[in-house]
Formats: sequence, structure tokens, C-alpha cells
Amino acid sequence: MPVKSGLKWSDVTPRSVWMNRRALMIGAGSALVAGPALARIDAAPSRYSTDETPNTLEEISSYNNFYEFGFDKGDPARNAGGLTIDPWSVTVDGLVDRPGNYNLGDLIKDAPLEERIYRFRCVEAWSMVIPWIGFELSHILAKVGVQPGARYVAFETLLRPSEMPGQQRDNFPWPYVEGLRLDEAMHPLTIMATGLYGDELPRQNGAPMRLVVPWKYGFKSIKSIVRISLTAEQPPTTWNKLQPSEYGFYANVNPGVDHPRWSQASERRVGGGFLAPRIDTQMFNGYGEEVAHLYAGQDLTVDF
Ligand SMILES: Nc1nc2c(c(=O)[nH]1)N[C@H]1C(S)=C(S)[C@@H](COP(=O)(O)O)O[C@H]1N2
Ligand SMILES: [Mo]
Repeated sequence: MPVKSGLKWSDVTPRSVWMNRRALMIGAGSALVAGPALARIDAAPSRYSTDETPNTLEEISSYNNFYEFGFDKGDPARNAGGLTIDPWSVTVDGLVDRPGNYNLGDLIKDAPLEERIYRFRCVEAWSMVIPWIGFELSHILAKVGVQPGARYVAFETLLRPSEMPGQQRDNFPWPYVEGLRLDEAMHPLTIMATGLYGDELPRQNGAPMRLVVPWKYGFKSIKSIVRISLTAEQPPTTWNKLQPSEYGFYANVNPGVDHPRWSQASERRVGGGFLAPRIDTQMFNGYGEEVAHLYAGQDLTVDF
């Protein structure tokens, strides 16, 4: 299918949106707030944000998991700089009314950007607090039209070994894939992030667009997405394919269900120093009031 052309991705990045709004404000004669406020994107704050203190941009963009750029936490920051993110297109297919190969700018131009400060809990028992800029995934799903038979959403990361050195080794089932049940994907807490700290998303954090599902372990939050497919059957996911006894499809943060090799009852907040006391991990990462109902009647020791 042809690429639907129009807006370039660079026309709708957080920075350009902010610059445009700023230009509008100047045109309307509004006073501009000087100082730090200028470094913040003019995205609406969200009632879903935590009031915990965010990690620094340095911490968030230098301690990463993005195996396409290497297995060490510092590898993505070192190796992701050469990733071409503009132009970027996203294929939407499967059980949708308007499938196609969309220019990213066209796909997301009407989605309202918000700042969402979320807790983020990795399966390896470390955590951060991250001020994302993004929009609810449901906006994309509404735009492409979900058909009645769809029950899951599958996601795929870019496959480009020339720019992703980790993909030059064949010891990993590239491309990285993930999936959500449709009700999880439609939940207002589930966002697509395109920015961080009021600016564009660093490549090591999954530019130009990555999923963020704050009540699930970090590996569900797939980066640098190039395909979104609506399916009737539960899609395969990378970590579940690699080690099904350790990584389930749901991967909800759950202090009561340990990973076979370590406890999930507590976590280390990145940046606190190794001497800082560990924090108790909360059920659904603290988002239970919003999401527990999605799993009513399921045994979460089986559906882990
Ligand atoms: N494509 C892709 N997405 C990925 C990963 C990856 O290796 N490749 N790692 C996952 C894991 S294990 C975690 S913890 C988060 C880390 O996100 P962050 O680096 O922005 O904190 O990204 C997830 N998304
Ligand atoms: Mo992770």
C-alpha cells in the first residue's frame, strides 16, 4: 500500500507542536512565562500523573533496555544516535476499517498530547518515575477503526540491522514484538509516548513512538514501533517466546507472584543509590484502582 503523505513526522514532534503553540500565543498577545517554563512542552497535565518526583533526564536516558542497541544498560545511549527516525511510517493492518502504511505524522496529528508522569517498573526489579509526553493509544485505534472481531493489538519494532547493531547478531528473535488485549490497549492509562521532559523522545527511549503501559513490567512497553495489528488471536510476544516460564503474556506488576529467579515484592528506584532502602512494589504498580477490573475473574498466578 502507498505511504499516505502529508504532514512530515517532524511537523508534529513535541518540540514543533510546542513551538507552534508558542507562536500562536505570541500572535494572540499572551504574555510568555520566562525561565524554566519555556523548557516545558505546552501539553496538558494529566489527572493520571503521579506526584512523585521524576527521575532526571540523565537517568532516564542513560539506563535503558533496548536490545536492538546492545544488552548493557549503557549501550542504547551509546549506540542509538544513528537511528533514522524521520521519515517514519507505521503499518496498521489486521481487523481495522482503514488499514495502511501511514506516515507517522498523519497517523498521530489529531491526538491530544499530554504530559503523563508515570511510575515505570522493570521486571528486573528496578523502577523510575518518568514524565512522558504522549497521547492515549485509543486515539490511534479510533482513527483506524477497530472491527468487531478484534480482541488483541500486536506491536512490532523496526527491523533495521544497518542501524541497530544488536540485530546483527542472530541470537534474538528479531523484530521485537509485543501485544495487549484490546481492553488493555483501549484503557486511558495506556499511552503512546513521543516525548520526554517536554522534548522529543531520545532514541534510546524508543523514538519516534513507543508504547507505555504503566501497570505492566517494562518489557511490555515496546519501542520504535513500525506496525500495529488488530487480531482475533493472542499475538506472540518476544519475552514469552524466549522464556515462557518466566515471562507471561500479561506481565502485570504483581508483588505476590515472583519471577522464578527473584522476588517481585520490592524494587530499587534508579538514582537513589545502592544504599537507599528498597521500595515495596505495589499491585499493578499502584494503578490497581484504575485497572484491577480488567482482570476480574482471572487467576493472576496462571495469567502472569
Ligand atoms: N524494541 C524494544 N522495546 C523494548 C525493549 C527492547 O529491548 N526492545 N526493552 C523493554 C524493556 S525490558 C524495558 S524495561 C523498557 C525500558 O524502557 P526505557 O529504556 O525507556 O526505560 O523497554 C522495553 N521495550
Ligand atoms: Mo525490563
